[in-house]
Amino acid sequence: MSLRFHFHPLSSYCHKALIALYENGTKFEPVVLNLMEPEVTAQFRKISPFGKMPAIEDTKRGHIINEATIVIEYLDEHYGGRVKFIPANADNAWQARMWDRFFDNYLHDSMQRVVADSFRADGSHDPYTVEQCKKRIFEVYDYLERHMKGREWVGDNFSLADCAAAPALFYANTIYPLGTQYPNARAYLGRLMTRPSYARVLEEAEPFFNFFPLDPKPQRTLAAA
Ligand SMILES: N[C@@H](CCC(=O)N[C@@H](CS)C(=O)NCC(=O)O)C(=O)O
Repeated sequence: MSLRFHFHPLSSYCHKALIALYENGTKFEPVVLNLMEPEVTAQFRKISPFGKMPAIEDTKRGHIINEATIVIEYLDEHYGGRVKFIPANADNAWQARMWDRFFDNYLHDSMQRVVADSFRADGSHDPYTVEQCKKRIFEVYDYLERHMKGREWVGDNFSLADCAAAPALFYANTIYPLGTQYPNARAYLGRLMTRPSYARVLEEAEPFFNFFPLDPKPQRTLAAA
């Protein structure tokens, strides 16, 4: 097997790359990381310079690939399958990349900061940043709500953008639920969660949901709004 995938089943950025692997039934060797173990972290830093999951080692082509977006681009290029994550049409391609950036930079990052704040010791929380992130998350919900009107996926077909959307929206919705004012965005999240690739990712993540540091814990099925 030439692909070794370093990840943890609960990690949102790992979900993003796993979706792409499962979409095309790409064969890989899973390497589950426990970054609470200093020895595991030290070893992993040889593969991922900043200790960030996911990472893929391609032993056949002799490359290590970091950053979930680039992992997906790499799979598309060298281990492609039925689903094309970067659309062939140039205009569709930049749109997929643009939405990938929107989801990572404004939704995923904000969600991660809110979760990270909950790990801080008493007295070192940063309510200002949490409030700013919450505002940003709702800005993304508003924009996504308008964009998803009459659409199934972000672009014409399932793409990199939807891989990016799924975990960011899944965990953001756990913290700040998409209420009834977001029917299009919510229905989109429902489609992502029931798409076989992401449903499988969530099924494998479920045993770890109790480790999510905030309440309520994530749920594999979308609760009523
Ligand atoms: N920009 C990276 C972000 C990856 C990331 O934030 N991964 C988290 C897990 S979701 C991680 O490795 N956290 C461990 C740490 O920061 O020590 C990507 O797109 O892959």
